[in-house]
Amino acid sequence: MAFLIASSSRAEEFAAFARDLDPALDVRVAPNLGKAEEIEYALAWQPPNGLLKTLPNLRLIVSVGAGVDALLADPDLPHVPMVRFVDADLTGRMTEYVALHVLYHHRRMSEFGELQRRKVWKYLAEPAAHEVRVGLMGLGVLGSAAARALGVFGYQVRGWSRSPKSLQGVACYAGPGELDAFLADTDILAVLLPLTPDTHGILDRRLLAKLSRRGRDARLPGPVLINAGRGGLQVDADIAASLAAGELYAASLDVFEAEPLPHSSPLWSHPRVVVTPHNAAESAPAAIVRYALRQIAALRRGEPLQNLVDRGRGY
Ligand code: NDP
Ligand code: OXD
Repeated sequence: MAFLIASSSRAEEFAAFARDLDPALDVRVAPNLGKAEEIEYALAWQPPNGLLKTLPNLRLIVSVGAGVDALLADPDLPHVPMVRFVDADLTGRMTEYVALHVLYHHRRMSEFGELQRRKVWKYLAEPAAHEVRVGLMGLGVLGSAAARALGVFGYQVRGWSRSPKSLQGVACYAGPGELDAFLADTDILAVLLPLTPDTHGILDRRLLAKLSRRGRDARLPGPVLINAGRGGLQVDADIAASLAAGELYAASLDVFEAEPLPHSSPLWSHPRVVVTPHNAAESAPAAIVRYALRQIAALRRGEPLQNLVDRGRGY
């Protein structure tokens, strides 16, 4: 039995950890498959389409990412169980990202940064956290952890998911029928959705225009968007247009329609946009490999797998 690392990034690091953790394991790194029929398990991140299909005895795919859209996009993906990465290391990092960027825009840090560059000493109105409504699109592993952390600061937390949820301290909305009400109840929108046919392009100008504008009572200058889900959820040009029209006050974007973000994008240079290179939650290779080996061990013992991907739902 062999374990294949088929990853477009950090493949050799994953292999080194796997060999360290289990010296008896036959670890191979794509494209050097050796005898393909010996490979039973694969750790995968954006493998070339069709590669996994060439492994006739494959029994398990472990996704390096929590998001599996790239794997599911392979038309030849073999019909073997697939588990996605769910781990405290990843969840902790994403929670930090969301909390950091909510606080950054709530406390108007991009404007204070600009004032500092100009050596201007000036107060700006800032609401208290309990006056700000943060809406999480996606209330799964990552969204619900972010919701708990934001609650500690005192934010009014809202959440939107596919199926109805009940989370302490979170006003929960579900399904397309409650999306508009959720948006109207949100000042800062933080997106942790998977990319599926249902969510593709959901963050467009029409949706952004539905975010709350509290008129004369508003103490935040306008709605804020934070997207750390997937670039395919958003329409980059619409975000730029909403910012230019003043419909959106600010944004933090970790993911983009095309990555790396093209130099020509106006998002790079907008004074109230933070661009990060899809690293909101770049997990430690050791955590990913330990997780993969735990899942393989469970499969070999005939125990249930955790965090199985539901291909019908697309996440
Ligand atoms: P989960 O599967 O645990 O949660 C997904 C959430 O999205 C669930 O609440 C689900 O609803 C909701 N959802 C899915 N489809 C819809 C829909 N059509 N309408 C409304 N809600 C929907 O995923 P995770 O929390 O683990 O991860 C979320 C995403 O974060 C990943 O798919 C990945 O794309 C992204 N990610 C990005 C990283 C980065 O570094 N930028 C790192 C890690 C992940 P329900 O609860 O009803 O199923
Ligand atoms: C993931 C990612 O899905 O890093 O885990 O994007």
